[in-house]
Amino acid sequence: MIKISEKRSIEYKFCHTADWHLDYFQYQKKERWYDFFTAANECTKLMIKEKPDFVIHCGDLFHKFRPTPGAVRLAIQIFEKFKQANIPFYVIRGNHDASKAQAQRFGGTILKLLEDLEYLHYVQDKTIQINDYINFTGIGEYGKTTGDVIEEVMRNNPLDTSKFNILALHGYLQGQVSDSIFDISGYQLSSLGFDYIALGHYHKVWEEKENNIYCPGSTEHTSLNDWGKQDEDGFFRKSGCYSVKATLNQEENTWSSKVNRKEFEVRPKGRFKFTIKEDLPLKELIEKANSFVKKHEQDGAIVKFDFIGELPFGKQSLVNFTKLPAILESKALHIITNQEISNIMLGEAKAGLTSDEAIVDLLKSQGYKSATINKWLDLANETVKILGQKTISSEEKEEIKSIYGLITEVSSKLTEAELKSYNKNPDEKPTKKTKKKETFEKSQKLEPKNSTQANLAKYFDEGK
Ligand SMILES: [Mn+2]
Repeated sequence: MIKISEKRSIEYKFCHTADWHLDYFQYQKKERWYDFFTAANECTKLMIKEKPDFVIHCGDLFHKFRPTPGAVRLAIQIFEKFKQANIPFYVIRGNHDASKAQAQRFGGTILKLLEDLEYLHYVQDKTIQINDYINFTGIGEYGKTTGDVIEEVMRNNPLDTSKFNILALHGYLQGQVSDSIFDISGYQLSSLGFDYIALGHYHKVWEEKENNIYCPGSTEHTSLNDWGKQDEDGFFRKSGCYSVKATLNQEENTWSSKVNRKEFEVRPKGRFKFTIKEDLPLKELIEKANSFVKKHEQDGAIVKFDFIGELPFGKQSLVNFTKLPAILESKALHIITNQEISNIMLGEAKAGLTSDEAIVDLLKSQGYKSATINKWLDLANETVKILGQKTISSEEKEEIKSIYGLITEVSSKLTEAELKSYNKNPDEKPTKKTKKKETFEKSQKLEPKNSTQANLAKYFDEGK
């Protein structure tokens, strides 16, 4: 294992991987279940080819605490390869492997079982000697208190600076996912004095060379947001791990290391944004969106399409991009559509909301059909409900404003129409009941009066 060159230097090589998430049945697709094993397997082949002295895995080996028997079988097939190659495998606990509480259950976890079967070494909050020259400190996942656990472990295992010291963690580095004040900064971590800090938990590649911090990213992709650097066509196809060479200069008694990223291919994934042009007729908009999808979808890929922009109020309820022919006919393995369309304001709000009954009357006299009126009522009631809440997002606010403005616009027009009908028969003052009946009868013949409302009525009827 120890290679001594003429320069009397001692050299070790190890590989660093993390977040295999085996047994994740993503999108309820069996292809995706296998993808996670394929990626772990590709990574394994690549690491074995490196001929390392050992391998470290920074947690989330499995996606869940109770992996299925099939998943354990395939995992064992992978570990068999390391065993055959005589490469020790060190793993720490990630949040998916087991919670802190689960990790302390009688009998232990699947990682403990795999250790019993001599497939791996499960390192839980301690420092172990990998060999005469290399010490390995593995800390499980403890969320906000990870920093405290590191301190405690280091109090019990003071750093031996003559060794090459590796620290393995599963997350909680500042500048990553949560930005919590409890996260540890890269500087704090590096000031502990480790020669290599191996991270897991973050599914994107993350490197802080000046602090000796490296995170390889997950081998497959568990979420829409952890896709890293893309190829020219916008697709992401590469995952990777690290191959690290640690060299001891015996004359100066100092360690130096060289970190190489090794990559392998995974199922292509892409994310594309289609910007909605508000002034396009609906038909053209849909045709444009359709050819956009056609251009970017790919056989066997996972593709996310974001349809983002503004449409005049009412139109947005008519467009459903998930029904685009190009999406329905696509050969991609999985397509995710994200439709974020906001309304264009039609006017400023002028007056308060009237009661349901009044709105029904007003709308009927404008020639809206009952089904449409019910939709308006729902909208109005939804608005009142949202207004009654304590917190309103800015998106909700915009939505309310436009609904509010439109209702006000409709009602002011209605009042004029009503006045006109009263003026025709100034002597006849209808009671509430007869007035209702009268407007209802009229509504059978009346066409919407202004063009905006005529358009809107058309959208609603089509939208049914
Ligand atoms: Mn993970």
